[in-house]
Amino acid sequence: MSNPAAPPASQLESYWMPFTPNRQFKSKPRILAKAEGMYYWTADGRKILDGVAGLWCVNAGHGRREITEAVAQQLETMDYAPAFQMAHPGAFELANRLTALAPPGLDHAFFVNSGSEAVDTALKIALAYHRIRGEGARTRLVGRARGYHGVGFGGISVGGILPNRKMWSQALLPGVDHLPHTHDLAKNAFSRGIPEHGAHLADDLERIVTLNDATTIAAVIVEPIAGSTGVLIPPKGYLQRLRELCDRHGILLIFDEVITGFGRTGSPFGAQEFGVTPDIITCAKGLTNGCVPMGAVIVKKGIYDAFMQGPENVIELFHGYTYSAHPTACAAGLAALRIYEREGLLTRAKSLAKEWEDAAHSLRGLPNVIDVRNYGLILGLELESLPGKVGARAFDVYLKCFERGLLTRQTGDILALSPPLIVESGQIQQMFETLGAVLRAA
Ligand code: PXG
Ligand code: PLP
Repeated sequence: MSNPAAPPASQLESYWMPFTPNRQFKSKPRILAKAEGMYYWTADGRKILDGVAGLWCVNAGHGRREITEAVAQQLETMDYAPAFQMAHPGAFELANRLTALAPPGLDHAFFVNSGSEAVDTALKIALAYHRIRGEGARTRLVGRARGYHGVGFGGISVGGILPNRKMWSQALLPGVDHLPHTHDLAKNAFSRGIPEHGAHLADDLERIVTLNDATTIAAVIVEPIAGSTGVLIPPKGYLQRLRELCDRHGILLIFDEVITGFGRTGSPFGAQEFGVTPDIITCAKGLTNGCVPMGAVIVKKGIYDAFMQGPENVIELFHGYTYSAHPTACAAGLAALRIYEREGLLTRAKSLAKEWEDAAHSLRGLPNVIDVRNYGLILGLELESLPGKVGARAFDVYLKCFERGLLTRQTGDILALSPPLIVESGQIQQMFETLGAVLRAA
């Protein structure tokens, strides 16, 4: 297929870009025009190795024909079906397939269109769940510093990234507490896999319980591995501890698996990888291999059942989206899950993890590298910040990698890699060689 041309400079103004410095970008745009397998091509024809699976979502690699065909066929058969009071076959099939991948007991799925919607939906379900069971005083939510839970009002309230919150500080949900984050370079720098130190940070939940009383707390939401904030891997025993404390106090535990879902860690979900079963999982991104926007909230049977109590002709949950379980998204999701299963992609990260780890830690000792951390097919590379210019150094590395044909992701002075799970050894070597060369030249 031909390579679509870049828009001329005069045509860049109308598009208000998300999470992007618009003026800087538009003065020197980076336009991707085509994708196949592990690669993108820029509008000017350069081939770029995709080190981040788009934005942590294209887990089976780009341009999977099976998904394209499933989507095309669905659009021809039926483009849209009303989501309320009506359904189509694909929605049930995808719910069955998806819950079969989830940890035992998480067996009902509510469909949404993004990770942000998944998070807001999960928080609403948690609050309503307690209320219908007569524990309506459980209205408080607990998030974590540096957590990212999308950009809805619920998500930014429990999220812990300051710039995502501060413009809207007057409009955040009331009654939200934050656990401390688990990032501790003094103790855990250059950890391979799970860091040793920090399980005790989960005990801060006891402080929050003591302060507010357990009977006021509805849910705790954390990412098993915090992605967006710069790859924070849970310390040994930390998630287990959170689970114990939530159980002790009747608090729901929500794992936001928008990034850790669909094989990123080496198991279908982080929950299985880390051996901790939450009450609710939120997911999105890899659910459709990034092809069609879709997310899901997967809940334990007991949560669904709690809603199925009142008169049978009354809506149990006053919540849903025009595009919940959109037929096209369901078709893409079913095709993506088939590919993941057939190609063993949901556990492939485990077999590549050692090679990935060794390649990653070859960056140790290069100029300005203050941490290398890894899990599954995830890398976090932290650089010493330039005085007074947080983020400038990593952005420079990001740009230079792009110039040398590697797409990475930058947040603050941290670079992340999270390639499609089809990545081959040679491509892993190429990623770290490129990063190494750029760091050495800095
Ligand atoms: N929760 C988590 C844990 C996420 O990682 C969302 C919710 C929101 O999903 P949507 O689909 O509404 O964007 C996310 C999204 C990055 C990056 O650079 C991460 C995300 C999105 C964009 C960039 O790390 N995560
Ligand atoms: N705003 C208006 C005026 C609407 O009618 C609707 C849905 O019908 C929405 C917002 C919500 O849109 P969605 O269901 O796509 O989230």
